[in-house]
Amino acid sequence: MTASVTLSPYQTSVADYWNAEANPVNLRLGEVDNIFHHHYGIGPVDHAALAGPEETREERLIRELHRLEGDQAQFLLDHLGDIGPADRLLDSGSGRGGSSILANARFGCQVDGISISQKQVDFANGQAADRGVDSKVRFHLKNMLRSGFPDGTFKAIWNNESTMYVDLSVLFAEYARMLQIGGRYVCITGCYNDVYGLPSRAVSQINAHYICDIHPRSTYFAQLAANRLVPTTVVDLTAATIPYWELRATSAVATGIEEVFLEAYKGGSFQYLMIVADRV
Ligand code: GPP
Ligand code: MG
Repeated sequence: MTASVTLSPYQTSVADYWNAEANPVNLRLGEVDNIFHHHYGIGPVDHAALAGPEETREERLIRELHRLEGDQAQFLLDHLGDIGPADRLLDSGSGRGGSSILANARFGCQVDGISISQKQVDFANGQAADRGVDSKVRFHLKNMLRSGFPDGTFKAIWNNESTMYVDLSVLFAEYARMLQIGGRYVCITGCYNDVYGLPSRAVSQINAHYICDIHPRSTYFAQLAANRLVPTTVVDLTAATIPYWELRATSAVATGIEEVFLEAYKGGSFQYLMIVADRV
């Protein structure tokens, strides 16, 4: 199935990863309210929400991690611009569909999500059907570098932590084609810090963990500029995501990558950024 949508053996290996992925840190958090995310959290930890008997601490911790991931998704959606029910949105690298479902709930518009993982697409379509929003929220087995949507289809496109799997020169050319003039692109991503130099050991470990290729910060702006995407807002979310990772490191659902993220962020080699750009 993946052979028809992936464009290289590398992409097939990424699709295989996501077709096999079933981390409790994603599934147990998603089960809190049936919104399943594949991104990290931002904002301060609510320590009052964590207080209570030791036997039920893990349950409260999972709810709190999920709340922080939900806040990250809403922060991204805050920056899509003026979206009305007649607009169309593209969730590029849509995972199990959480951000798309939140976007439809907020704007009432059609949302298309795309993934190269058939398992994620099927799961996300099941979520949309269960919520009765499948006439407006649809997930497709498509490649973000060549998705086949007509020119000018979308008012806004976003990537929530999925740009590290693709060549940005190809990606942003495809977005410039699919976005309406005056439309918006929003990206939340981990990037390596050009000021540090080249990728640190911790950044390389994150790449190996997820089979991705974290880009330098500079490449985002160079490739946006080369593709008629003009930044309007850049927010460094590094400090805002550290509490999420510190909390996650204490959880039974930790995957082992937590200390690596903390080392990368605190050592200055890695940054968590939101970039917003207008299509001109
Ligand atoms: C999180 O997904 C995001 C990625 C795997 C892309 C890499 C992101 C970077 C910022 C480098 P996830 O929610 O499936 O990861 P985990 O299982 O660790 O929670
Ligand atoms: Mg996760």
